[in-house]
Amino acid sequence: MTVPVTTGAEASEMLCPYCLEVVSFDEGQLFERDERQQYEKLDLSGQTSALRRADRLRSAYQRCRNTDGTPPHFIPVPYLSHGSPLTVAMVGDSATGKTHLLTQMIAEIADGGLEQYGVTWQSVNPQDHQDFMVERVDALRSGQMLEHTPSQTFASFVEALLLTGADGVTRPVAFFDLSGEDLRRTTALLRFLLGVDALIFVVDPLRALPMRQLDPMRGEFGYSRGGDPAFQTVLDRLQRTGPYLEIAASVVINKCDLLRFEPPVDRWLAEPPADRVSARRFRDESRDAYAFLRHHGGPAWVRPFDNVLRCTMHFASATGSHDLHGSFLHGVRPRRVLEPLVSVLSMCGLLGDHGDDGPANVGM
Ligand SMILES: Nc1nc2c(ncn2[C@@H]2O[C@H](COP(=O)(O)OP(=O)(O)OP(=O)(O)O)[C@@H](O)[C@H]2O)c(=O)[nH]1
Ligand SMILES: [Mg+2]
Ligand SMILES: [Zn+2]
Repeated sequence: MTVPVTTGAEASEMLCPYCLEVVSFDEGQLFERDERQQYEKLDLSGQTSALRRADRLRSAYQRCRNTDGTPPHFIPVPYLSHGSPLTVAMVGDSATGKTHLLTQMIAEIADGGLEQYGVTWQSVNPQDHQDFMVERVDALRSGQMLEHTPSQTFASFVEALLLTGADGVTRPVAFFDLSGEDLRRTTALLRFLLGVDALIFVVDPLRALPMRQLDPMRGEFGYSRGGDPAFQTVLDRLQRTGPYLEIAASVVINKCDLLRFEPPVDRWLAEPPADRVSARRFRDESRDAYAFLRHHGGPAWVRPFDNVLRCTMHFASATGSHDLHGSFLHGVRPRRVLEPLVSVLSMCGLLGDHGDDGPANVGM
């Protein structure tokens, strides 16, 4: 998130995505990571070749100067040097499927899934991106279920990409994926939410919907009409200036493979991918998803949509099937995973304007 500053009409300063203090590029605070993942000071003062300097900076980190009540934290330099950043956070209780969904979103972007909207990508940090691809994307694609996200003492993003729109403007986009138990806390850990630009709420049908065919799979959490407790803590934590929250948001009814014979889920799952962003199509899907969730789950489950000014709703499946003892025997088949992200990127202005039915009107 950026904050406007008073000096110069176009100038803006950046907020540290972790502690929300103002940061700017500072050559005196550069670090690099060694093979043991330890941060070591990086001194580029003797570097005379501009190309080699740029190459070192590509994978360097900057230590944030703010140590007030926060542990030392490091921001990838390309995050600080590529325009106005955007932060996206996944929201939902434990085991709603946040990590699988985010992993499939990144996988589809890496496969060029945003190119049809004129968006190309690069990593923010090459090593971190490669680790994400190997440990999560490749593991999931080989049929392995991903682990529950461990609890953290300090919220940091799990992956960040540089996205360049059709207009040639590049913005870093960072993704936060905390565990459900962390998202239910009301401690300083969630302070990062105050700087977040977009939220993706993940609804788990196993909690939200009473259908009998879901009973054998519900596990330890069970069905509740009370809504997702993590949605509520997050909605409560954000700052409100009026009746609605002014943040970009999408709500995903996830694990739709479990609902694939239910209308209108069947129809939306079978929809071919769109070749352009259509605000009208997002509105149609939101209307169907809202009616479906409100009718079967009850009013508490649609709270994010009711509270956020600009919000869309979606049907998706991150894996295409339910895991059996921690693996997906027939591999994974993601369905409609990118749409909820395309929606919030549209709302944040990353996909341009393109008139009445274009990205600028998504969620309006
Ligand atoms: N049927 C089905 N199961 C899914 C899908 N996505 C995830 N799951 C299952 O849901 C469970 C939890 O997935 P995670 O992605 O780890 O959930 P999470 O929300 O990140 O959980 P925490 O990290 O504990 O907060 C796992 O058993 C997954 O196999 C899906 O699209 N369909
Ligand atoms: Mg997780
Ligand atoms: Zn900081």
